Amino acid sequence: MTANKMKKYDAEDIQVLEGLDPVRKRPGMYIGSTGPRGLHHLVYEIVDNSIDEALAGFCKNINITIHDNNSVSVEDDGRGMPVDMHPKMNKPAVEVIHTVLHAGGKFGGGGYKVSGGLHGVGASVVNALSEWMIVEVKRNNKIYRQTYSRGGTTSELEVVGETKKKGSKTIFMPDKEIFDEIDFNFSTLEYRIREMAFLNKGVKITLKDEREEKKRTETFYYEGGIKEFVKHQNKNKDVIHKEVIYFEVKKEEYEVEIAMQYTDRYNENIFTFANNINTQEGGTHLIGFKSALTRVINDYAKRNSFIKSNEESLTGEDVREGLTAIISVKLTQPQFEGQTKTKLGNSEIRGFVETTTNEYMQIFLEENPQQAKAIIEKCVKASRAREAARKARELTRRKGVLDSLSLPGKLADCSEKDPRLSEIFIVEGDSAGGSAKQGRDRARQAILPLRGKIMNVEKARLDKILSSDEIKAMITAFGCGIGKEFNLEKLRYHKIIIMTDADVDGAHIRTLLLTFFYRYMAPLVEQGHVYIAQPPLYKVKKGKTENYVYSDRELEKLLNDIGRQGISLQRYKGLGEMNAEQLWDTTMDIENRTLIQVTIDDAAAADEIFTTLMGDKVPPRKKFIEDNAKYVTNLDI
Ligand code: 28F
Repeated sequence: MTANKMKKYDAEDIQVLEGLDPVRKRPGMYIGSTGPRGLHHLVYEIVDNSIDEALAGFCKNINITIHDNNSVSVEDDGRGMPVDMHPKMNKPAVEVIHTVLHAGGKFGGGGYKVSGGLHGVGASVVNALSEWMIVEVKRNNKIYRQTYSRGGTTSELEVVGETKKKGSKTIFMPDKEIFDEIDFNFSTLEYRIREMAFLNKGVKITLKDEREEKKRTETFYYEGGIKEFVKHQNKNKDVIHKEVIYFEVKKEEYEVEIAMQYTDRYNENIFTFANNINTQEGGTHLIGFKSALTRVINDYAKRNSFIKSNEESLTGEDVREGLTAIISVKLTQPQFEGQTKTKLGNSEIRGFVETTTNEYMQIFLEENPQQAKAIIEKCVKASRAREAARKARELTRRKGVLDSLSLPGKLADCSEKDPRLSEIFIVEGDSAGGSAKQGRDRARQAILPLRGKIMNVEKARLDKILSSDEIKAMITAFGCGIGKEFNLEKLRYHKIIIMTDADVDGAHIRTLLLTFFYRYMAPLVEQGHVYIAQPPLYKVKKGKTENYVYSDRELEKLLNDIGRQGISLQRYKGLGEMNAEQLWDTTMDIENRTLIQVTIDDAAAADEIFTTLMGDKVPPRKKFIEDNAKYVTNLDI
């Protein structure tokens, strides 16, 4: 699809809808939350505008900088935002873009044919939620500048210099009146920015951190685009065919780009995008891809006698086992549906992706018989293992172990039957399990003690996983099945709270549990049902008063407040050091406790982290830990 290189776009393309007050009143409506996710969303909204310029074919470089004071600048070498007067508003276009909600050609038919901005409100929302903002435009051989604050302007648009260059630069300082904490996380930005570079091949995006002790610069530039995305996702996995299957088809109204490669793993990792937006809820592009893949693999397997024609066909799960795939579509009029507006609704895309995948996969398999053989054999093995798992489930079901009718012996259930009011603690060790059972609120709190570590499901197939008592106990206790039989409606507790020691073993058990939940009960995590209990790290006693503190930072603050004279300090190494009452008071009592909710911001990032941390390649795990160890607080050695 060619960019609108010919037609001139300027002010009259901007649709004017309303002021910015609603944004400051209800920021969550526009950026999701005023916590860390919302804070980082401000950066993505501005970068999306530069990416739109890249999509249109005019921008090749985007530089993002976190400054020492936690302000952020984004600069691109696009055409430069328009500065001519907006006929209706009688203001420069750049001012309208930053002071009026829903401004930007992305709304009407004007401006960009394909735009990434979720709703095209980016720049004005960022202004509304910033203490200050400076925009510089290089265009018409001049440098223009205008400053803004909290949705309004704090200067007129001025010419401040001459230049032969073109482009736009925005610097903004998030508003401390809106955001709980203004502290950007480099890795959080890095995942999304790397993803943008994968999705827009040839665009160079640099992320720089200028803050003391965090100085760091990373550059993302992928000529191979999503082909390199698949390689990146598979870098710590064993692949079963050497090349990444890649194809791209461009039509006037839409484009599809697909990259895929099978690994020896058991879970599928398919990430889909529409106009660079991560369509986490899937949609018509994913449906089209899945139906074509199932058909092509079955046809090839039957035609080449990998499965007998009377043998039952391979299912969708069988043909996607171990598959890493990126599906990226670009279209002029995307319809986003679903709970979080991340499901693609355009029906015409289904057929387009299905036909394209059919055609190209058939060609690839015919032209690469060796790689085809490896792929088909993998799918056939998956089918047989699925059969074995089904039989194992049947067997266990007959014994009544997996369904919730007969709960595991070690579970101390709660009397409350409404899942919304019930919670279950997964507790490390029998002694802590005993104290938890004793100290808990029996009406609403269930306890399931875990004896030691659970299996690392990252490298195990379902039939093996189902042979673990600890895992079977959790499946039964939760009551909602696993894998494709998972049904969130049947969940018996709306809070699943992981309570492990604040030491390395505890952290390892927690990671094993999270791996299991993420790989086999993903909706549990996606819908925010998984929490991590925060037991105290220290008990500080001074005279008769006892204080529990939960972090080193909190301990420092307390000791500064009460002074260090005459205090006795106890470091809790394990839950077992607390009696039932202390465990209740500090970690379980709804009134006093702190829980951390586990969220998945980015499925690709989560997959990458679990693969790196839980996979069997040691070097990348070592590197990941070295790179991130400095961010870890209160790790017990
Ligand atoms: C640091 C953030 O926002 N870059 C941008 C452009 C370029 C054009 C533009 C933007 C009005 C109706 C489209 C210029 N010349 N970086 C950015 N670069 N917006 S935002 O136009 C807005 C138009 O919709 C641009 C010709 N066409 C478009």
